[in-house]
Amino acid sequence: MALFRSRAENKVREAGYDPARLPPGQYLTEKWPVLHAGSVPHVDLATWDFTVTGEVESPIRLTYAELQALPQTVLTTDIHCVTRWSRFDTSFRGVHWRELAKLAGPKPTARFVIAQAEQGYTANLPIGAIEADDALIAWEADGEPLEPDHGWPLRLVVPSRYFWKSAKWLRGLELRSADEPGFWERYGYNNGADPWREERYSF
Ligand SMILES: Nc1nc2c(c(=O)[nH]1)N[C@H]1C(S)=C(S)[C@@H](COP(=O)(O)O)O[C@H]1N2
Ligand SMILES: [Mo]
Repeated sequence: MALFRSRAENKVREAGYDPARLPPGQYLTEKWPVLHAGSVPHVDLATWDFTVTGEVESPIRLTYAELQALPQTVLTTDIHCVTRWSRFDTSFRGVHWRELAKLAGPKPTARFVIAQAEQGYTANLPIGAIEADDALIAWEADGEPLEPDHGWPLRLVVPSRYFWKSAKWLRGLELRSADEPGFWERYGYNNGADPWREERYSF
């Protein structure tokens, strides 16, 4: 039986990957494109902090050193941008949400999370998206500190959603009982952002 395969899928196969890893409407890129609104922020680690606030028993504020002293996780994952590029097998090092949850103690009312980044950028997610094993709060990619363009000193990595949810230059996670659209969601991006369901835009 002859099976139709899209050009994008054939390229994935030629690159040696299983085409089932490519979500609908995406193409594989070997490069790592840089995409963001605004400019790359200047970050001074001497004054930088990371906070977990909102619906938690004990709000926390960590320095970069304190964050990096927590148990670390390395994971390899695929990332999918709503502008249709996908990049396979980026490895990230960082701390998993569960380590921060141990310190902050999410309340039962914590159902959503707002990722807060430099310059007011935000992204909203259901809390399950950062509880998932494939999510990470990362400072290293492919064995090197994140490039400033890619979010150094810290970024969120949520591979289960289009990459705009993975806030670069992350400064905090705020737990909420109710959802609230983030930066791109307010501009018409789909709140769910599941690449496997092609939840790209809300219009
Ligand atoms: N702080 C911040 N994070 C952001 C953005 C942004 O504008 N500001 N853009 C998002 C978008 S739209 C994408 S596609 C990814 C791109 O990440 P990359 O540049 O590392 O590929 O970052 C996301 N995180
Ligand atoms: Mo994006």
